[in-house]
Amino acid sequence: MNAPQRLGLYGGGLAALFVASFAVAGAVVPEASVVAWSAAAEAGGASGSDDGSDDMEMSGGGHGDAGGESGEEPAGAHGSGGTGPAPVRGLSLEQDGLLLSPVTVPDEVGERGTLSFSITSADGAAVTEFATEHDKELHLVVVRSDGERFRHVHPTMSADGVWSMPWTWDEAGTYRVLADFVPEATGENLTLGRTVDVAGDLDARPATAVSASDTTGGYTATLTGDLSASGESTLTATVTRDGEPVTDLEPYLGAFGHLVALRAGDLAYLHVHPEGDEPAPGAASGPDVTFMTEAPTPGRYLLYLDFKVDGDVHTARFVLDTEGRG
Ligand SMILES: [Cu+2]
Repeated sequence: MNAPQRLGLYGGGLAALFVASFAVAGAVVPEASVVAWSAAAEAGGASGSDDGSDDMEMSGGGHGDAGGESGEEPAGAHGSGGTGPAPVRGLSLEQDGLLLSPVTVPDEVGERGTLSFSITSADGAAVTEFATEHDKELHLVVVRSDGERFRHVHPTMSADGVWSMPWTWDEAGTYRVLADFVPEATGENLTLGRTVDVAGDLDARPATAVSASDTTGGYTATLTGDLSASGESTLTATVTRDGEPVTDLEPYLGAFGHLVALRAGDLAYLHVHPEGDEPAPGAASGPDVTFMTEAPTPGRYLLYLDFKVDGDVHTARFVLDTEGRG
């Protein structure tokens, strides 16, 4: 099974299947509902599944609170007696009046081209002022719907607000493009997402097995700790090489590693922050890097750790279920 098949952009049974599989995520959480829930959260209102307890331990205080009663964290919101799930991000192409424009990419696998987009305001004008967070003004995550392909990159912005970088697709499929940034005007962290389809031979890998360890570029990274949907979780990544602890991890994006966590099924983007202060340039650490996060719902999550050794960035991939889930 899983013989490679030709995937036309919008043609072919497999393409329909692929689109359908992605549409499931949309069906479970229609974009309109997401917007509505976001609006309810902003208003501090309760809508059952989202009670507006949306402070996720954001650094600097200006991060994540979608307006309204910002900064007022309900007591116990992070404890086991938490009042509800953390908010999810990245499911909408619009939030707080800002829009992720259509993303221009090469249409087919192997075609060399450019990935580009803008963040625009309601009147269509491109936003050009962004605050730096984790060393960059904008973080871009591009992930295939099955989680098997992942890139975390940093395009550059032109004076007129067009973000771009050279781009070539290695594999066909349906991808989410997630832009994570803080507009200077509001200081509020946003993650906006778009879906793009890439034509080519598709070898879909629908089964995603739980895995807390991954070897890449000769380095093995292992995640320990339980991911919880009922409070904040501590996850520790340990990096080894040939069985020996790696103690010369280099600072990367304001920490000794960068962890992206996505919910399997809809690729909702979780807020993750590293424990500890930002390392000084030239500092070294390891083999452990600790992160804090909170799963918005019980279930399966895809996690990607970027770490830097000897000047090279490596990405390890993990799949975790929330604790207590068999
Ligand atoms: Cu980044």
